[in-house]
Amino acid sequence: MKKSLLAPALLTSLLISGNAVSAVITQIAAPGALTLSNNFETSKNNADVTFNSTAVIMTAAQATSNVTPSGDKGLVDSVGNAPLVGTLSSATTSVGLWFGNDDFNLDFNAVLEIFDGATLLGSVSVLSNANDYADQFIGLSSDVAFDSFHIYYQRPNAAGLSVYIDDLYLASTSVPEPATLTLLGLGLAGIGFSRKKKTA
Ligand SMILES: [Ca+2]
Ligand SMILES: [Ca+2]
Ligand SMILES: [Ca+2]
Repeated sequence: MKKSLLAPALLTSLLISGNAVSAVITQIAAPGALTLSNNFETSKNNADVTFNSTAVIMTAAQATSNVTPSGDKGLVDSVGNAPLVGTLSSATTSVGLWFGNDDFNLDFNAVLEIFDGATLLGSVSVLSNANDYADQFIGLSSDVAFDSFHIYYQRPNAAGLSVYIDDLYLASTSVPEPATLTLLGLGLAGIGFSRKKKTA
């Protein structure tokens, strides 16, 4: 009896591991070549990323002893709603951000995970420097494109600290350039066509 009960469980675990997508993840230690997407000074969401409904903009004075990489605000999600989830309008290969609100001298990791749909592709972590300031960067690039990312603080180590992020960066993309060139080419072709019509 015991053997017949074990077999389906083993088969299920084999099937789950067989479905896992293995992405090559490279940790990024600074914004570097990434492009700034949102500094959270005016809006929580933008054309690139929509965050979960419970995330709110908060002043750095309230959260991070007024130290944040841009302006005087960042994005916060309270501990009960962790992780903070960003959903991308189009899949990308890199993401990075600054995190803080790491006060009370607690010893914990910030963790950044990327997903393709419901599939976890990989993650990186950074040990908090426990100074409250949003002064540490966490980022990664992946060889497999992802359409959402999660950031959370390791529990129970981080106790009741809310996740605070500022200055979201995404992969620099050259996609608009060929599109612009194509439109420009069509426009020039159109001008040539209309000129030909007039002279005929
Ligand atoms: Ca800011
Ligand atoms: Ca704080
Ligand atoms: Ca810090």
